[in-house]
Amino acid sequence: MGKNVDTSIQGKATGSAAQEVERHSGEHPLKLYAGWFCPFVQRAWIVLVEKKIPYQYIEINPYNKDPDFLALNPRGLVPTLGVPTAQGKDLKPLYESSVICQYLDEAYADESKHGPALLPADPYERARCRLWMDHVATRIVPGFYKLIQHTPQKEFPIERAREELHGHVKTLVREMDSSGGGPWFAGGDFGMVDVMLAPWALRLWLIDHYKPGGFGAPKVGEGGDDEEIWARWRKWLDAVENRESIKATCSVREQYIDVYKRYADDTTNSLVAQATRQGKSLP
Ligand SMILES: N[C@@H](CCC(=O)N[C@@H](CS)C(=O)NCC(=O)O)C(=O)O
Repeated sequence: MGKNVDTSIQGKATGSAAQEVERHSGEHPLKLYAGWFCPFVQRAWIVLVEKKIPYQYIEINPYNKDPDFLALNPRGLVPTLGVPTAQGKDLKPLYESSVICQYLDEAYADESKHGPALLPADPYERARCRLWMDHVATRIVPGFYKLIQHTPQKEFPIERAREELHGHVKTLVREMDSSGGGPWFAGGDFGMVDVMLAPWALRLWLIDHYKPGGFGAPKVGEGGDDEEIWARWRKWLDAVENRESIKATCSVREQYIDVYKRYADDTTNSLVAQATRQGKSLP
């Protein structure tokens, strides 16, 4: 039997992420069960680093479905967070990257220790952020997988998958603040919409690497009628690539090439990939 493309994933972070793992390998009551390669994990990881929250990083391979892990998260997915109980013994589990990120933001709200909240205080503005977090989760992220898993055997052309993804990205970019010159979704304040999207934005180069025509974002001056939108996108992406909390959770590029080949070949049986193949919503 050939090696399983999912369970045989190389099991360790490299580069900056390896240093972050090393700094957080000691026993701590707050535990992040993680896979170094996983963009959903990276969301929670960025929040932990951004807010200087003490935690323990625990690398696991979620495709192995270890019974101890399933006992914490019956969905068998990373990220899973182990939250200490008041007694300090058993762990209370949390899962779903967006839920974990919002929990961390609320539970570690002391600005003097953890910096500004990642969601705005005003109820309307907070709800509006959640609307665009939902757009990332239900449009952009599925669009990413539809494009990277495209093969010549699919019943639709790759151009269609690319145009769909461009459409969803441009819809979000039109909502980004452009009044004060700050790069983030909310202008000067780095926030939760940025966290939700950053891991996939950072992986778009893998589509360029593997797929004919790549992600295909227009280069400077080549955006035609949409040049302004693409310029705003480039500004956001540049800020993402330079944010310390984001850089700290990235492994070296070559390692991603290896681990995303199974998506590019459409051979992975990850639950995300299966859902993409079947045209269902993502787990
Ligand atoms: N909706 C979940 C998705 C998490 C997810 O799919 N994680 C992947 C790794 S990137 C996983 O654990 N996959 C295991 C599997 O597909 O069996 C979230 O937002 O946390």
